[in-house]
Amino acid sequence: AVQSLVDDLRAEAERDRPTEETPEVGIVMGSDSDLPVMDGAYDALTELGFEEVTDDDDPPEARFTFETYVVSAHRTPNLMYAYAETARERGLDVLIAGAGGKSADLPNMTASIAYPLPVIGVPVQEKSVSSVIGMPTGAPLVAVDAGKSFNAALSAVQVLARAHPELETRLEAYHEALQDGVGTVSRELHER
Ligand code: RP5
Repeated sequence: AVQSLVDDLRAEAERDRPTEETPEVGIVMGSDSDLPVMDGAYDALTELGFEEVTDDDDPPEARFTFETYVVSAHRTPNLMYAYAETARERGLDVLIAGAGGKSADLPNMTASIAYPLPVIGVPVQEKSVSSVIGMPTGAPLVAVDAGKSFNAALSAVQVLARAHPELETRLEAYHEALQDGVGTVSRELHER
């Protein structure tokens, strides 16, 4: 199964897919046990109108899409390599890479291999923070705090928004919605 995924990624990188069709954002995580944490990125992207594309054949309706892969640096290194190496040719614009454990190497290696594609690293656990942020000079990886995959996705959309004003509008609308309820404490809050 891993080899066929590797072959598919490489074949896809060879194909000239129309840019409208390829997802803009790729989410990768080291294990499906990371899903509960990485779901925050899914929530943020869908909140901003992105649609997840899966391997079924239905074409997405949304203009902006993302894909999600479980790729392990240690258990499927060839797949990690293939995914990161082909990301740009496949048409992805930014990756969100999460991993946990003490040697959370997927974000770092994905950033190194996919360079110069921007990668945003998500330490899935507190103990993963130092291994995710500890990149050498010249091999950049922007990282968020442990578990903050929602913010990683917002940052990914901020990167895209520079070339897509409609995403900037969505980010501003989302930010305004966050402001609601800030300011004077409303009477009903007191009465809770
Ligand atoms: C990392 O090891 C994964 O990202 C995960 O956070 C951790 C444990 O993986 P499992 O043993 O739960 O598959 O590679």
